[in-house]
Amino acid sequence: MRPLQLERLRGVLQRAFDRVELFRARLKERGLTPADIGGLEDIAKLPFTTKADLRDTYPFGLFASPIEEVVRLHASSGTTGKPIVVAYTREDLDVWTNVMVRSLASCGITHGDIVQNAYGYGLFTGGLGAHYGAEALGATVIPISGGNTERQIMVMKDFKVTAICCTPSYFIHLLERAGELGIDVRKLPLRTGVFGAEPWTESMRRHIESAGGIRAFDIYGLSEITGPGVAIECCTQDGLHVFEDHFYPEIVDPESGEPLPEGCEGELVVTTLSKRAMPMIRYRTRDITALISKPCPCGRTLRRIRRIGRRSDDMIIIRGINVFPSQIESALMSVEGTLPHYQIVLTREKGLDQMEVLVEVTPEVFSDQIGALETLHDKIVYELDQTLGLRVAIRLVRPQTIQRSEGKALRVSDRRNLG
Ligand code: DLL
Repeated sequence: MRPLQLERLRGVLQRAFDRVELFRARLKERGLTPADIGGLEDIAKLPFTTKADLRDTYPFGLFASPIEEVVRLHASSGTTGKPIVVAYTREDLDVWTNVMVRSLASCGITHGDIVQNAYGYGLFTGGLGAHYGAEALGATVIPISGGNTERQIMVMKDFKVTAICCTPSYFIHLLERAGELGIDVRKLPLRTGVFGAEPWTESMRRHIESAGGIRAFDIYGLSEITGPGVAIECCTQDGLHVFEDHFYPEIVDPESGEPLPEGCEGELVVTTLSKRAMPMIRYRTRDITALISKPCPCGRTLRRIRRIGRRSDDMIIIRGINVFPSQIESALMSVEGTLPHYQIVLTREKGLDQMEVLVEVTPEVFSDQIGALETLHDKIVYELDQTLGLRVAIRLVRPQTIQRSEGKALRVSDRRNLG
């Protein structure tokens, strides 16, 4: 594995150096060329890539392939109104499909399974990523996408679904709705769930497994690296194996960026070893985890990462959708009559994440008739929907009602108990 990784690393560095201006400039600043990377440990000499780099070169600035060779684009939330864009060549899609086949197989899914793919199809990588993987594995795929819970339950029952892919919170919601409809999911043929795109906990797993009568597996990935399929649990359900032949993991101190010794908790940094359209060199994921190289009882020799419980930045994931408070702020600021005082309250009702944004309005608006408040309310809901792709509840509040902080503003109050 290590010689393979080194050989691929050299290839990807050369490609990025030759074709991506930002990367070439950064290496030159450090007086480096790809030839200075003699061994895997030299990777620490290389500059990091961050989400800000994707934002600053929006939309296509980090592409290493001409557009003629790019066959797919996806996008994910950035820290501002604009998304970040990721690109794939035909070969990149093949690698992605391959790691997804391995991921699903690692959860015990085979060509005999009927897979309900309830990840969203579209710019989000979850839907198409799981779709191509399940199809290439030979399973029967139902591309139902997210939402429309009652139809999901009908399909699960009538089509004798045996495996489901969706966010863990959505599955919990599905279980609850099924219960209300008098359907006991434990009695259905469903036996496997592949859950990811947001943090979840061991206690959520226990609940899902017992209430759903299934085994629930954790899948990890991010758009910048490829999408789902960067790492996956196996039957041992103790850490996620990283597909190290394509994604090289490191753990660094989130503050200093210094590499941390084996086993320490820190920020996951990933280098893509085979990506062509958009190689990522030392990408700062902001996800906090630890790397485990102890052999796994399942027999795989791929190193594992611990379940990801939190991030080192302020990104919130709500129903699988990434949200930055700064996006909410810029949407609010574009609406006249609001003040720069707001608070985001996250709760979980019936298994589904809810987000409410409390917004202070100007004294003029507040003293006006109800009509003005309603119009403002609707405008904000519309702006946020446009920016986030998510309908959020808005509560307009009187000036001076949101608690002021003496230090950092407390923008987010997370009451979901993700523990
Ligand atoms: O969420 C890709 C994905 C789709 C993964 C379906 C798994 C299943 P993004 O929208 O770019 O991509 O969001 C990536 O989501 O940096 C983590 O913070 C978080 N995340 C993804 N999987 C997990 C997980 C997809 N299993 C961001 N546990 C990542 C915790 C996760 N957090």
